[in-house]
Amino acid sequence: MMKKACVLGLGYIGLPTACMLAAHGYRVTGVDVDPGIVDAVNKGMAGVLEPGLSELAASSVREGRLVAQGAPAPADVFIVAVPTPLAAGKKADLSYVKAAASSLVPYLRKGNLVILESTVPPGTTDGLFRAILEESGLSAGRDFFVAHCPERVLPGNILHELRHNDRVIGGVTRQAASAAKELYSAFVEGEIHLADARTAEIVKLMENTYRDVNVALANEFARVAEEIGINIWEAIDLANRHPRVNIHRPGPGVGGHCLAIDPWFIIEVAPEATELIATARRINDGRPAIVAKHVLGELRHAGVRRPKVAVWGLAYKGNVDDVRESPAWEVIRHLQEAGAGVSLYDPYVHLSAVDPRLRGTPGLSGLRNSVRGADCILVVTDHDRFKEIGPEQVGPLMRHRFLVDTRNCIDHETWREAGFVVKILGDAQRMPDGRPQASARAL
Ligand code: SAJ
Repeated sequence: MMKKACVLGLGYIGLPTACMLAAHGYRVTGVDVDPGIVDAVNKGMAGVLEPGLSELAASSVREGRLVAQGAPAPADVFIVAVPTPLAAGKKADLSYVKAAASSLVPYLRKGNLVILESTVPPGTTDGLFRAILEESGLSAGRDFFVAHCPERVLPGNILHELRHNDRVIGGVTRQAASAAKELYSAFVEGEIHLADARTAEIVKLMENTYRDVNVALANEFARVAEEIGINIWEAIDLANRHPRVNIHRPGPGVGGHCLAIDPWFIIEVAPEATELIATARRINDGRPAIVAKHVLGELRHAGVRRPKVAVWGLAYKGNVDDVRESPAWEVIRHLQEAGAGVSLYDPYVHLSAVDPRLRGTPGLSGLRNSVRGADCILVVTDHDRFKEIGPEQVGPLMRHRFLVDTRNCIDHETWREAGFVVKILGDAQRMPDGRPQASARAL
């Protein structure tokens, strides 16, 4: 008989996972508390922009292997993939995890496997999560299995990575880990490593913290570069020729639902032992203010009054539509607080005009409207589509021709040739007029 899986949370991780299971022999019930998402999935539509996902969701629904609804259904396996945002005081908000676990209780049967995929502070799976499930009267380890299997996929490449990445599975018991391994073996081609639940929880947090701390280092290097008059992008490129060095890329800050949040889950459980992690967070959170200061300083220096800045990119990174924790929100806030006019263009993001997140921001414009009367284009996100825009398309609509690139992702020469003053974050070799700085040090 076909095995049944019930996936709670049909977001960036839950929906692709549900589709993968549906494509590999499971009959899947997808559950979401948002009726709009349930409706969209049942119509075969994916609410998130992710290569290949819409097609996979559509075929799973059409062939009756995936159905979405508002409440769980009996199953052999339950997977919880709900958000764990940051609450006040930078502590994990586990309310969605608690609600999902509670909603499962009436459906739990002997022999079931329950997997928590959401990223959580160490101790959650074997603590709070297990305790809620045991309200069923069944005992974890004896009657049913509980495991933590954190997702590790990169937004923008989710389906590929779901299949090919290694997975770490932390069982509350050994048997739970083995049962979860069997489930994921249905579609995972990477290696599956078994551990205890607490280790799997911290492994996930360490991965993202590693990246966050390294981005902070790159951001600090970028500031040093500006102080001593060099181009950080060139310097990083050269340093990374060393076989054991991999310096990350500086930028306008760190966003998304992972890097900006997960380090706090480690700080939460060991506040006295996490000095470096906390400093890295502070450095990355400080980037949007630095970007705004650079832009406004540049325009003031050039005598521009009442500046108007066209912010390009609201998504937290290139080629995705995800705006969660994007540094762009803070960049916009700092610009507006300093009295600048701001317009906003992001061809990848489709937020309705009434989205509460847009309140207090200028709202999204089309390309031409974003630059009309603007003094400066500020590239916050490295979307590929920005690289296709030529200066001749936008220059004539602008009041002044400044471009500040926080990602070093634009063809600067072309823009300079078109009369733009191009400034790259972390590049002090270029004066505002594009000439190499006299003090650039020779060897
Ligand atoms: N960023 C930089 N410089 C860099 C790298 C990233 O400024 O050198 C910025 C990005 O622009 C973005 C943020 O950091 O704002 C995060 O982007 P990302 O591409 O590093 O990561 P995410 O958040 O999209 O996905 C990460 C991944 N984790 C790791 O690579 C260790 C992914 O594998 C995880 O599954 C995901 O977090 C998650 O869900 O935890």
